[in-house]
Amino acid sequence: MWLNFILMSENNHTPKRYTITAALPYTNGPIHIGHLAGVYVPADIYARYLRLTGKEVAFVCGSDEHGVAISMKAKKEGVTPKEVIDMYHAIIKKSFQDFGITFDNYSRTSADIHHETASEFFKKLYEQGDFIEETTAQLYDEEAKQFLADRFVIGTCPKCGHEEAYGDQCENCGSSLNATDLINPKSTITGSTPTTKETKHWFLPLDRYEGFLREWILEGHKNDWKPNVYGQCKSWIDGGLEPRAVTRDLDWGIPVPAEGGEGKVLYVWFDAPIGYISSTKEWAKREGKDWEPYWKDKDTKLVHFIGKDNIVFHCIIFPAILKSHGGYILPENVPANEFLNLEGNKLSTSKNWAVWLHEYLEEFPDMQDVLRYTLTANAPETKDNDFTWKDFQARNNNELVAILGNFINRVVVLTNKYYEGVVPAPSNFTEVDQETLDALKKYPEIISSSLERYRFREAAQEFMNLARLGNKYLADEEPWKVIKQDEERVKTIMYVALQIATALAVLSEPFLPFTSSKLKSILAASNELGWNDVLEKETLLAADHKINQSQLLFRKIEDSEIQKKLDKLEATKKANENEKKAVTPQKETITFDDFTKLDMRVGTILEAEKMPKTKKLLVLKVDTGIDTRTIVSGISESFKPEDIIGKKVTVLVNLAPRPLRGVESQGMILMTESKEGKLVFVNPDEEGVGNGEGIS
Ligand code: B3M
Ligand code: ZN
Repeated sequence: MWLNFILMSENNHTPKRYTITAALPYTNGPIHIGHLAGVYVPADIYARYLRLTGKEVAFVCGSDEHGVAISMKAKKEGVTPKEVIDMYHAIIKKSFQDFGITFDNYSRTSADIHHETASEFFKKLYEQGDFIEETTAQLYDEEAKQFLADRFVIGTCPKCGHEEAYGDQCENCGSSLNATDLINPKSTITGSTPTTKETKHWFLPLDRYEGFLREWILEGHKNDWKPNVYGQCKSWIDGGLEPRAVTRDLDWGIPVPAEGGEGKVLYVWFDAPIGYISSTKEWAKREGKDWEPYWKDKDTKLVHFIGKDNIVFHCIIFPAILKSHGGYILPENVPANEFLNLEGNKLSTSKNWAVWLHEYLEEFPDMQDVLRYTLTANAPETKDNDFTWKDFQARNNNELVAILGNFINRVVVLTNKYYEGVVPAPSNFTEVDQETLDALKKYPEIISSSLERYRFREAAQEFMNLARLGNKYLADEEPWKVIKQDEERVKTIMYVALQIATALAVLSEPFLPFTSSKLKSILAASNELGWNDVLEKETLLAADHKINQSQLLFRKIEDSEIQKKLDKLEATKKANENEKKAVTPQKETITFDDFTKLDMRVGTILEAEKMPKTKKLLVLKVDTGIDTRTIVSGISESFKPEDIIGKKVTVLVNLAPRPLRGVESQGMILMTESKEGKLVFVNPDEEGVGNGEGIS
């Protein structure tokens, strides 16, 4: 059947089963919209779609809990790596569940089954002699008494000149690096310039896999891998592959199971991709299935969903490991997405410049599909793209509410109004009716064709075009007018519209799973309806079937809600600017005598009022304990006059009086600035400190 033709995988056979993997998120922070747009939403759309077409799917993921990223987070927070991974594993796992990402299994690389699986992989390659065992000079931080690998060191990328490349990878060009390749390396632990120190590691000789990679990728996948993926692979292979260390001098990770491996762990990018296999094993064990066909049967189609910074690990290093181990299938496709930016700036965990999934779910309850749809409609499939809150509002209000929601609402309300919810029997179909029903039946194939080529943006728009078809049909046929003179005709119109509504309920599931489920319950449509039924079944909703009352599928998002989000980002930006605003260097040294000349006293603000025609100035009456005096202070953008009456403050009382806009200011109130750029009183909060008390 045509659909099988489309499902024929790239190497022209119809897979018996699918193993879909999604990049294992590091448990050093929550999930944000960049992760969702790049990896998890497309992967989930694809897995849901395959299941809807009756395919056998293992959709696996899990937390990536080793690596320097975790150790750095633990050091920064002053906790153990275990505490870090337990906290974020729970947050991440729950947020995926709440967002409707339907992993068949979500594991974690700290699990025993993964330590066993990764260790077995290493031992097999080790025993086969696939590694180069070598003692080499590696970067070392004398101050921290620690070898510097991966994110423990940054420097200039020798391939593209990016100045913040990590020891193992450059996020700018995606290249995999040896730390000693970095130009002008700096320790991220102490900031010092590293020395080098001899240490033994095991290297995967990637250069020996050049022939295999050329044939498998550059020949075998030149037509079906995305250009951004194929292009990166080609440039690395043509640029010359070098041995890569697959062990590290770290105390956090999977211990190296080899002689001389004491105090060393597996490189996180050696173990993490094997985490897909461990997760499949864990799932199969729980479900009473055999995991091996999902990773060893050539009739299984393996697809890795990742972001572009992970291409080298999934297309070069992990396949080389699988090839070495033997007996494993290789990925049929690796449809890596580019990066998503936020309001024109790069997403950044460290700068809190992100829309965090768990926060979104709290702030926009029951609106998972709005974010899913927006991130799909704007997915960075071929180039970096930008998420803006205005676009989020527009996608919701102009498409989900105005097209899909509006159509469904009209169909359901009119069916309940005219027929008490009972699907009317059609009489004669007009040419337009027939054309509309024929067009409807094309949509499973149209959307499949996009999905099978990992074009999720295109697929989502084709889905929305079906809703547009429904809207146009109703607007053209105007049942609310025709009902006055031809009731029979309206029965046919509503019957056709209900078929479209049911098709939308089925075809929406990969993109808008929460809406699909609501819509199926409104229509009382069978959950058994599958993708192919929209094409093959003459009737999706039979005459005499009773539907339920209408319920709102989407609500309008108001400008005020969006403004709140933009204000929050503005505050974050300001905080970052303040943080970035390097601490002003210390002024020239003064003597103690100089200091004793300053007379600082505790004071209390008795009166406060804005100085007319000025933006920043307040005129204050301050009780300094010595006297009550006027002080002009530039704080009105941070404080309302009425809010600071009675406030204790620190006053420099022996500053020469100076006229400000005609008012003589007799002293200065000491202030500082918060991260958000708000002025703050430097003041003795403690109760019982009386005015006039000296400050020294
Ligand atoms: N933990 C994600 C990242 O590089 C990384 C993916 C592992 S997939 C095996 O941000
Ligand atoms: Zn680079």
